[in-house]
Amino acid sequence: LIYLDNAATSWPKPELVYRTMDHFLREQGGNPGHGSHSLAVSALRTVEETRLLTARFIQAAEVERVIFTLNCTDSLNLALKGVLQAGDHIIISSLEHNAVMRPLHKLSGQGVALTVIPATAESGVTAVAAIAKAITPQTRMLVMVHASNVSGTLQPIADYGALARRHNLLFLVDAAQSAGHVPIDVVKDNIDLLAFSAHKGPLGPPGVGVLYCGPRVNPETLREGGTGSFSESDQQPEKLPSKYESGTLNSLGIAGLGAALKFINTTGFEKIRRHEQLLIEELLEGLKKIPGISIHGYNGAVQHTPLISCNIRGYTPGEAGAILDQAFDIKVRTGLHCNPRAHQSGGTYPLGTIRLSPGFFNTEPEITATLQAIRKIAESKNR
Ligand code: ALA
Repeated sequence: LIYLDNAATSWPKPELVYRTMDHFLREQGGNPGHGSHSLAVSALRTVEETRLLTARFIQAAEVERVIFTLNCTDSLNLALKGVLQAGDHIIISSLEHNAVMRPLHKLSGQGVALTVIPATAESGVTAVAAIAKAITPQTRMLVMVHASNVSGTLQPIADYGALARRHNLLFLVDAAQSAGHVPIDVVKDNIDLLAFSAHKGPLGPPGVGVLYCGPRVNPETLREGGTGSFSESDQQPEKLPSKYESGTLNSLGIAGLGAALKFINTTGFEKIRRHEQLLIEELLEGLKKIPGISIHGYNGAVQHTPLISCNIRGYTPGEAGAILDQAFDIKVRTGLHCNPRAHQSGGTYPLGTIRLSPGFFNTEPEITATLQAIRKIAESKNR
């Protein structure tokens, strides 16, 4: 089996993640923050250790500003619906995922105005100057994806952050595809809200999202309930992170995220990045040599996450993906990848693309085998 769908969810996980989660469920299974016996305290210690590791992972100065959520979509819903009000104007790029577009569609029905800035055709990057031109006195927030989940193109978030701060706008970054692949510094890059999930680049399990909520923003809660603190009051506590963490946390998943971040720290972020870049370069060079392959949104001059979208002449992406799976046991994602707009601007709508996304645990022989399989498929229709 060759797994090349790490942009959907990374797999396999580091051995330490499996071991830690098994140990946590057997030995530390109390409810973190909701009890004072030794198992609850032990679970809470693990959750808070992961919070600290996560804060360091994104260079956050205050640990309590790291909020654990259900997934990246949940984080984005809180960041958008908890902050925006009727009369606000926000600016986004044409690369945004449905996790941003759908909450915004709902908010636009409630009086939030939206401007979509198209990414520049040849670079795939959303130009800072185009964003600057769209700012009005009503503009409250700038929302930008850090890396496209269709092309992997990295966006210059430091430049966007500087622009947002100059105009006193809130800056929300969707880091679903970048966290774990490129370093993120929420303070240096003027990021007020940063959303990502544990299960992609950070190499953790599914079921845990992160929202970094900076000091310039104080979202309304979307959920209220028991936090294990201030229990005498009917009112939701204002204290972070409890304000946004009602109900029992996914402590098992959070334990897994902590183990994954320890793995990244001990392996070395740069080592992981170098290996991923090596694989993606081999894949890119190999694909370019196969007749009948079109590569989408890949511009060598711009930095990318380890992800390539392509098509094979004569096949729909779905057909090609099914052959790769059934005949070669190679796992890729095909279609629109929950992002119709990016395909509309990239010319691959409505069928989408075949998306190949290697991860740290893939090997060079796996890339060679994948290229051989794609060549065989392409040659059978493109002789
Ligand atoms: N949003 C994830 C992807 O791009 C699931 O595959």
